[in-house]
Amino acid sequence: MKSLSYGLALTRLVQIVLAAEPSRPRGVGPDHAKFYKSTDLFTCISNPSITLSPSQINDDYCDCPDGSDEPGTSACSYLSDLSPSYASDLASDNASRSIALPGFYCKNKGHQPSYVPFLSVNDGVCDYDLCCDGSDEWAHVGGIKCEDRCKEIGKEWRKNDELRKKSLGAASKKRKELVAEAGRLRKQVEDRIQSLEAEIQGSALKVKSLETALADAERQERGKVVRSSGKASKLGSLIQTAKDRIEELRESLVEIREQRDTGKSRLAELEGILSTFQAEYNPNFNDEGVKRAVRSWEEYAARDRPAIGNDAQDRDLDEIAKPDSETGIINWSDWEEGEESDVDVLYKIEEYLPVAVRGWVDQRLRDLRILLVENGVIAATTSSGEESKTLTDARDALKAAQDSESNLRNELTGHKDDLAKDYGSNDVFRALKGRCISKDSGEYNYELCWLEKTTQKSKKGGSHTGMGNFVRIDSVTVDDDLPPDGKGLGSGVRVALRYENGQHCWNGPNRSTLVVLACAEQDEVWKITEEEKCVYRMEVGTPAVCDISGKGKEGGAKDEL
Ligand code: MAN
Repeated sequence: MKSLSYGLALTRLVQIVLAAEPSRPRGVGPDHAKFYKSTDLFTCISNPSITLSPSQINDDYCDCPDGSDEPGTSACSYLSDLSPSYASDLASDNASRSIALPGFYCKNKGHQPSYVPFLSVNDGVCDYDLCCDGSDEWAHVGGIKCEDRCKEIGKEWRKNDELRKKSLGAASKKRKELVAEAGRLRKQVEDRIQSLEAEIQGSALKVKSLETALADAERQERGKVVRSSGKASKLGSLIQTAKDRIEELRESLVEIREQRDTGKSRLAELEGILSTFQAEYNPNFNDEGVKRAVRSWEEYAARDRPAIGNDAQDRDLDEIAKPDSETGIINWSDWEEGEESDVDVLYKIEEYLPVAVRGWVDQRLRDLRILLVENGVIAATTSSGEESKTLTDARDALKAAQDSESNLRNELTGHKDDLAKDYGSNDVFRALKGRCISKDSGEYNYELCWLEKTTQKSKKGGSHTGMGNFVRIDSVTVDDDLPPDGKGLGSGVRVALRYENGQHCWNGPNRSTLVVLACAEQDEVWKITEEEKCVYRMEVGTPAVCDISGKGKEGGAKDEL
């Protein structure tokens, strides 16, 4: 509790009277001067029922419940939330006790005027950051004398202010560029939507016509007189069997000829051995077995031996052994493919007709069959075999067109959803989406990808850990001191980006990140904290949140850059 001796109080009173400006009492700012104009009477600002004599203003005694009678002393400072209450005599009535004045007014000539909290008035400390002219210590308590430093402080401030303004101007320019880029990107999406709508219309028409074509092909298919079902038809089966049999014989022929040639050369080798033996054996050596063998060989050699094969035969065999595809003697594909193989030979009556009428008759026959099928007179041809190529093609073409239409529709929905999404004021984050910035902090490297995800990666190696996927733009209220380099949030409402549902934290929640933004010339991660286990907060500077008018931070306090 503050108390002044009577003598000191008197001295102060004299000082007050001498020092106060004639126009308004000490500590009163221009905004409140009107309340102190009267020379006969002073009315407490918030409590007009209480009137005082002007001499009670700044007499270092708190008379008004709102403190308005003490604009130049700390006598009513207890009324501030920050000050302890001591005026028990004021506590009992119902008068308004919220403080009427913003503080002690420092004129700060040569710099910016400002208000100092009443508690700091005559507290024996020079509060140069708010009161560079030192007028808050007018009573020189404890002999303190605060010289006027407004000239130098003001000069420094103006220099910094110039830089701040420059930086703010550059940041605002960057934001404008981002907004222009966002506009371009939005336009691209709008244009794509327009062209997609036209493409979808065209695609729908195509699907419709292909549906008709398929229905027609199906109808024609039902109208087939006889489905040959390819190889399953009698002729088809016969052709296939004949082809297989010929191939089998051809392969056997080749194999047997190879065996013959091997046998032939072995026989020649053997005959050679025996004739050498005959020529070289010793007839004087009385070996009955050898003599018998030589006799047998001579008899064998004297006999007529038909030649095994000859060149002409071999040439014939070479020709026969050639595959049909090489000789062209039988063109199997003529028998396997084409409309002819689709029709049972018994029904090929049309082939006896002149070409000009053949198609007409065929179509009439088909129409007749369709009519009979559709009226339940005969059963529809069921596909015991494969369907015709025309029908398969029609079905495939329809499927492809339907798939393409559905892809176009999905793309359209995606773009429409995108246009409805919140990309922040002026769509500005559309321009940043997908770009990433990073910062090393502690043992991790952190990365922020605008409107996509946040990650951390240990500097020791390993993979990225997801710290959340972007969910929405939000706003948060902050109250931080702004560091001298301006790389901080300051105080006020700030744009924030929420990233949730990141990688699960062992024994904890899924990782999430709150990214709080403040105006800056460059996109930059300033600070990362893990507020709770796996709950992260990033403080980030970006021109995207600078007020477009260039005056300060979007949605928040001004002049804080
Ligand atoms: C990793 C990182 C840390 C986190 C722990 C929790 O090491 O994601 O940020 O605190 O896991 O186990």
